[in-house]
Amino acid sequence: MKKPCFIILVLMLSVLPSLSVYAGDLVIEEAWVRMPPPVAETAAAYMTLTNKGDKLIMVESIDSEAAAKVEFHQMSMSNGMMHMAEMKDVRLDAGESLVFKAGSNHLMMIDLKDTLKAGDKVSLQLTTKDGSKYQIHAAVRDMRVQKHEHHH
Ligand SMILES: [Cu+2]
Repeated sequence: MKKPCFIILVLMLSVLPSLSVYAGDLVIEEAWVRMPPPVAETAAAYMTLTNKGDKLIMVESIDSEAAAKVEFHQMSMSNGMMHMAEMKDVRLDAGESLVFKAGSNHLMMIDLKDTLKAGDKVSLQLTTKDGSKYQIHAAVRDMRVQKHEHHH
């Protein structure tokens, strides 16, 4: 019964949404990059990772052509100050989601290779410990513009 499998694969490929990627048990959604100031050498990126499978997923690495390296950062409060530190383990139990969002845990793109402008698409590649690779397309958003939309 080879034919039905082939048809299912074609159907799956044709319904892939442009901003999320399904290449295994890890689902990556709502990926975007905050447009950095022109002189900045880093940019924050955000996304939601969800483990739709029934086994633990460990993230091995994430990288991008747009930056020398990309790190997962965890925000924490100590002595009344917000600190960020690289997450040692990025792991998702079965069914678990990790949310990286503005003002909280985030991804840090370090040593940007080019100026990132609003509307640009940044490609990132995430690799899990089992060797699966996930391609992520994150749009660059100018958050200063969004503030002006909140006139009353
Ligand atoms: Cu950071």
